[in-house]
Amino acid sequence: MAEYNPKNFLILAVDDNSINRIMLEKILAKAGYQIKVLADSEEFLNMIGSVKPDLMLLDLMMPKIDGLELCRLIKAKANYKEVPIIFLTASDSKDNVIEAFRSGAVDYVTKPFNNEELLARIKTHIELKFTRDQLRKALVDLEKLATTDELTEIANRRHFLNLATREFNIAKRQKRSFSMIIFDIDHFKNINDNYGHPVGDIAIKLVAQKCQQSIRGEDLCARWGGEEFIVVVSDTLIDAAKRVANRIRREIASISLPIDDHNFKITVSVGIAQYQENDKSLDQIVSRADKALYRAKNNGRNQVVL
Ligand code: GH3
Ligand code: MG
Ligand code: MG
Ligand code: MG
Repeated sequence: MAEYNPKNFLILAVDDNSINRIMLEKILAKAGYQIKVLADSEEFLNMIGSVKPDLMLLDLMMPKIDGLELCRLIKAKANYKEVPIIFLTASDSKDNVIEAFRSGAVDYVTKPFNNEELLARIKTHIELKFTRDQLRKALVDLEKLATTDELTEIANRRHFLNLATREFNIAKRQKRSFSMIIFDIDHFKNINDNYGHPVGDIAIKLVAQKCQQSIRGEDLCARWGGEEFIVVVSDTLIDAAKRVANRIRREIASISLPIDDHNFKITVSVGIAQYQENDKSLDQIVSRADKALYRAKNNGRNQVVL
């Protein structure tokens, strides 16, 4: 964590005793925090959603909704689950302490408290929360990095292989089928050679977008390599897959890339294959689709072949 600066954090305290509220407000403001104090649980519940505290201090004994009940209500809200809650209470009953932690609190401080100790505990819990948030974010970023192709932002080859292998296993176990579509941009070298690599990159991105737009949510389109793409069409036999493949091919053929004084057209050749009961591995289907793609190229390109 960079320099710890209390002014970046909002602490929300709920206490039915006005003297306690004034005291807390004074201590925390003096320490540099943003602080908001509320007199009862209902007041907080009414404003939930409009305020996002970094930490909460709860009194335990309060009329109507007591601190324990309020803590449980807060922890049940998706947006508030991660907010650290510290109990600040005159009760030192062990049952209350245990119940407070069970309700989701991270700490329990008894009144009268030592100011420095309370501030130290607050800082510890805010730092822990911050580190947790950072870690969670880093994990999400890492997963995206591991599964996404950088240029096109669709799935990469590794992610495709993981999901397609799962599809293969389901098909085998449940005696179902699925199909595979592989396509490759026609005469792509011409685009690179005539207009430069950056224009080639734009073409690859547009093709990926069109492919993604042409399939259902449960199907997966990935960048297989250079200017080659691959699609797994769930629970689908070859005839239906052929319609999907032609839809992708037509969508890509509709791309109009304005370069210099004319519009550049992109076409793809497509090979498709269907899972067969006696297939031993995913490779066998990929290999059949790849051979079909090769035939599509030899037949004159811009077509679907099975
Ligand atoms: P064909 O119709 O037979 O497929 O002809 P082609 O010119 O498309 O031939 P090929 O598939 O062999 O050429 C692929 C070219 O794509 C070669 C490579 O330099 C280029 N390429 C691969 N990855 C990228 C990329 O990320 N960006 C750009 N701009 N070009 C790439
Ligand atoms: Mg009270
Ligand atoms: Mg090509
Ligand atoms: Mg190629």
